[in-house]
Amino acid sequence: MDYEQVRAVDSAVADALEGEDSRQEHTLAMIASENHVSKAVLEAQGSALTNKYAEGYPGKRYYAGCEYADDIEQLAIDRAKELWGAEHVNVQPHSGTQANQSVYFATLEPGDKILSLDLTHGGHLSHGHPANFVGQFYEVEQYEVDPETGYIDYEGLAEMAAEFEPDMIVSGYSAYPREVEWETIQDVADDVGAYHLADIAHITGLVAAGVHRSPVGVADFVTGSTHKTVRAGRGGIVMTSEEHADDIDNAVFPGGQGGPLMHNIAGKAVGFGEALEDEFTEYAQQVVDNAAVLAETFADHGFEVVSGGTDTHLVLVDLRESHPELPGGDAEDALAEAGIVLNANTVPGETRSPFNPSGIRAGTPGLTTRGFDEDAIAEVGDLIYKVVDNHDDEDVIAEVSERIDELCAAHPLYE
Ligand code: DSN
Repeated sequence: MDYEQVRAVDSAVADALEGEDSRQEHTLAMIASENHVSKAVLEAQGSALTNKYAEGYPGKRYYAGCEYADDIEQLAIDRAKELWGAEHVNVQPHSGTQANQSVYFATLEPGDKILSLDLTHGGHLSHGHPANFVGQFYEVEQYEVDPETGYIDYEGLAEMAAEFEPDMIVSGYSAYPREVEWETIQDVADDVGAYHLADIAHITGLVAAGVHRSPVGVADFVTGSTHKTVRAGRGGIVMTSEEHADDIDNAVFPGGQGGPLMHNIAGKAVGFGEALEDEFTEYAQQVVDNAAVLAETFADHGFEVVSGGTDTHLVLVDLRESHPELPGGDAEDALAEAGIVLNANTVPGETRSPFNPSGIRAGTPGLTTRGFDEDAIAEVGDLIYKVVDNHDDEDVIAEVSERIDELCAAHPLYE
């Protein structure tokens, strides 16, 4: 992008902005929660709507001058309803975590009980970690994945629910590579009289495209992020039935937020419009196909792939079997030096600190956006293994880095 105006007044910020553009162009973004939005989404997010206050909802604002804010928010809502088939959508949450916060606020009292997946097994901070407000305001118990298969232990979940009698069961995960059985969890929630929140932050795009089954119309509440696999403006979203519509709207504003970030909502509207095009379904299918190839490539090299593969956009590797002396954080550093940007991640049965855990998590949404197909992804899988296996060999890292430069040049961003 051209930062002419910024440079004229602030060269330090212009340098950093240009540096970030260059970093994204010349490295492989494989953090599973990241993607590259279109120039149209970037432009909408950079619009003058950043100046506008629009507390309230379309047609019911607390400020004058909201006519275009109304148009934008209504477009985002209507497109989201069409994309996910939801009865009611709130597009104002500033993030996925704040979308989750609104659901808790709408349904629970402090001290109520939440049953959610353990963070080290693929859950999320906002599902009940003690360091997060959720772990502090509510009583939380956590289910796990089956240690043998790596799949959600649905029977264990049902047993825990019967014992714990939660008010809310949370499904949907941030480091879980398998398709989620929403109906099974809904049945458990119904049996114990709990609400069910399905957090599809990572897989919003896969669900929208129909390449992962949808919890919309199954779970009481569905939350998501809008900038991950669905590749729209940055932020969160809540979907629910008409029955809970007012409670959710009141919990988002004024319950948990003030003025909506209208420029981000414009980015959401544009991105949702793009996701309604046929090409988006092809994109989402390619994301999943690429991840399957990445998992196979890793397994062929001898990496232990959690759950044995993937149905989604991400692959989780437990390094303890193949590289017992190499924590994930050290692997992350070596890969970043070579130009492959992914993250160290906790794994089921974690034995190390969350600051330098035992696994790495790799996702395909970003590379698929820049046109990587199965062959290119298989080569990236080979290169990842090569770096991890030679993490302290500067010559190997330099050699891989050169190849990453070539791959980036062959798959340019923002042409
Ligand atoms: N930070 C996101 C992730 O990487 O999974 C979740 O919020």
